[in-house]
Amino acid sequence: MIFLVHSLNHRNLSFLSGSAVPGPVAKGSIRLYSMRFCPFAQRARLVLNAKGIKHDIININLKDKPEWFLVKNPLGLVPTLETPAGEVIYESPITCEYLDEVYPEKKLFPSSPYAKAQQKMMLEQFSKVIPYFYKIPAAQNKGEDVSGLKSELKEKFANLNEELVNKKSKFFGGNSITMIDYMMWPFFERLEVFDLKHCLDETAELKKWTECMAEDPAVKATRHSVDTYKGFYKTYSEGNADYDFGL
Ligand SMILES: N[C@@H](CCC(=O)N[C@@H](CS)C(=O)NCC(=O)O)C(=O)O
Repeated sequence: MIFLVHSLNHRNLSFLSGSAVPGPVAKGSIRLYSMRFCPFAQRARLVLNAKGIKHDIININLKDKPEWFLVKNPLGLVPTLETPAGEVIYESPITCEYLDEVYPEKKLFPSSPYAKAQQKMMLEQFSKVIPYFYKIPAAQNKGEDVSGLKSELKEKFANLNEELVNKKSKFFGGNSITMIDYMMWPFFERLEVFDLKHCLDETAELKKWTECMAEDPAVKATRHSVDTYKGFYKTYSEGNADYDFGL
């Protein structure tokens, strides 16, 4: 019966409190607890897609979480992975590194320990940019002046641009997409949604990077249309997030 509840959920509507526990994770597969609009969960979806990993996705209603989800991950955060053995892994960089280690096909991290450390250092730096993707839309919604925040964001973009210029490469880890690109991408995907795309105007290499990323099959497979994002973020900013928006 529990399996039936899950398998009948063709549209992958989010699970909320009171919902039945989904069936066990199938052997040879892995499960991602996700939320369709979460940029951190998108990191894991990008890696699952890029590496062609067999998986299923259970979407979680983050405002009214299922009790069983909090048992699996007491922090209640997505992304969370679950293996057939019942192992639970969370925090997006950790989930992505786990996937890259366990599934050796198409390695996304470089094999050199130093190059891998460089990507992780860059991710630490990028973590300081992420708050702008929340602060600016929130302030815009309140009708506040965001010119100062935008200038700060442009400065951060200039630093990223310089990385690409110095490396003389299309992507941050070389001339093909590697882990660091997927870790940063979800935030850039949302620039247009928040009317911030113009912040890339003075950083040509970074802008070109976003254009190259947009062509990637895993990016195409995990993205929503700007209209769908806008629809979701409207409900989110009104305090009434509709996690199933567009389904
Ligand atoms: N540091 C975490 C952040 C994940 C995160 O903040 N996820 C949000 C959705 S975008 C979430 O699960 N929020 C639920 C909550 O805060 O209760 C990671 O990198 O995975």
